[in-house]
Amino acid sequence: MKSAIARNTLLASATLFCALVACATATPVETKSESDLVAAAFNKMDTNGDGQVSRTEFNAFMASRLANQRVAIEEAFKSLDSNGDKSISKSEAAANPTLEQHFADVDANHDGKISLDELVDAARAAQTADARQ
Ligand SMILES: [Ca+2]
Ligand SMILES: [Ca+2]
Repeated sequence: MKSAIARNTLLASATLFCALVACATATPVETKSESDLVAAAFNKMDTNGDGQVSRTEFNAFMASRLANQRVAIEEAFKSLDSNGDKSISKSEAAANPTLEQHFADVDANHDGKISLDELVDAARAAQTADARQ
């Protein structure tokens, strides 16, 4: 087995992350499709350009990302929490199809709402789950 992380796993993680970050941006990215964003994220991780992301590349990418990620997720959280009650309800999550799709997984304590901590944990778990195997 190669130690490279499956591209599909990365795509799923990157899609969730991009969806959250795209959601946080003030102006929608109109010129780039979601697949462009995912490809850009993959290419950023693949620093030696061999078409695969090694664990070293992945870890380096994550180390730099995690520092900025909390801020990006907080922004995403605020923009989704339209009534400002510090939690994202199912109907608020509907504004982000990716989050809506993963709502049950992200809502770790199953109270029907997503807290900021739950969103941060879910985003981190999505990105590091495969690296820990
Ligand atoms: Ca709310
Ligand atoms: Ca919850």
